[in-house]
Amino acid sequence: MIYGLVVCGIVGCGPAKSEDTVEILLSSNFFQAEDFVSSSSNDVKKSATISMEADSWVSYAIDVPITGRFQVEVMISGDKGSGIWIEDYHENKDGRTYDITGKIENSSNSELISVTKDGSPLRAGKHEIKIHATGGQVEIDWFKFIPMKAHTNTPVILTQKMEQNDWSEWRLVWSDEFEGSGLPDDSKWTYNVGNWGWGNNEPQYYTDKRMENARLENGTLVIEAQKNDGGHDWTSARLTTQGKQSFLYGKIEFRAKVPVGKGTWTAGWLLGDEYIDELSWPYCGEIDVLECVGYEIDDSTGDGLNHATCHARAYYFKQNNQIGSESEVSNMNGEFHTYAIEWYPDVIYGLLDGKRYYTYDKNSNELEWPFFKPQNIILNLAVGGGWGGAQGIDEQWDSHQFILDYVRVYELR
Ligand SMILES: [Ca+2]
Repeated sequence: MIYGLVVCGIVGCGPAKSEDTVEILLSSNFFQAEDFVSSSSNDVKKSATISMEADSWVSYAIDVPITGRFQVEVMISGDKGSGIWIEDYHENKDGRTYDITGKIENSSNSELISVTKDGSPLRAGKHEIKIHATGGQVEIDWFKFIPMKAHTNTPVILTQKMEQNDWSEWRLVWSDEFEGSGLPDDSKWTYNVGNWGWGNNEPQYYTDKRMENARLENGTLVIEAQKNDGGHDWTSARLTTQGKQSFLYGKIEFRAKVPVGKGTWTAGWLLGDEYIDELSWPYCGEIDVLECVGYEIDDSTGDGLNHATCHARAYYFKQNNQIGSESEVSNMNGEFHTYAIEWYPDVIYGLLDGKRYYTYDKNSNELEWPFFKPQNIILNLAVGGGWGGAQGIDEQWDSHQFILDYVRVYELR
């Protein structure tokens, strides 16, 4: 199984490489716990299984063979409630913390067991990573990074004309109207899979091509989060055009109904094609078009708030200086509304039901304006996480639906 994944991930599912190649790749992804480079305390001994106190760490020099998404597998035991999380690039120039696993919980307090997290983004090359112990005493025997999917560049870039004349008009250049049944159109969408926390400690597992979480129904795309499903607290889906087509400029419009319920975090947004790993964000740029959290939506009326935000290296939420605006939306759960941006070469406007309420016009350099490069469209429904879960998750809900009538991209000419 592992061999299959490695061969497929690395040589792009072409002819299998020699067994020697496979073994080198495998060994470069496998780490004995005692091979750490440094530790927060001299108490961590280099024995076959290392033992770490809560809030201590050990670091490793790793050489990642391919850029892509990985499953992290750890052989772990320790106190009840303990676990680890893994930090990438702990000596980064921005002084940020790149958590690429979320908490990997130890569910056994005696025997070593294998625990996995899926979807961690890693760039090929040499990294220094840290394993942090949390919640109690932890023992680790070994860990692995198993390739799930190699990163592929997006082959098609649609660049929209944005000519503002008296006679110019919006013309549709791309859309998904979500007609038909079954899974979403795989010529337009791929899936971001896993439960590594997505940079926000989100607990849900995003599944791959699973009708329970993403399906076409009644001319809409239904993204459904399900509680206690598939061995996870929550499952859901995150669709992206990355790897299919990306977009530069244009009017980009989502017509949607969003779920109520404390804990939900619904999004229709764009992420720079240059996103590869956590280090590449927010340099790659992000444009949030439809973004709402359940605790800001009235469960009974469906009235709530939508947030439009641009994130760039100069202005982003981990510095708490991002530039955004919010708009009140009536019955955003029961009725369709259109959430859109107009993205010009020097300014981005946010619109609700055709009316502008947001302007981002910081464009003096690339740190303010990475928005001269293509972005891909993402649709997802999270449950919990840094913002969505800030006031907890309402336990009365077993499922939530994010319903999209269409996604449309227009140009002005
Ligand atoms: Ca439709």
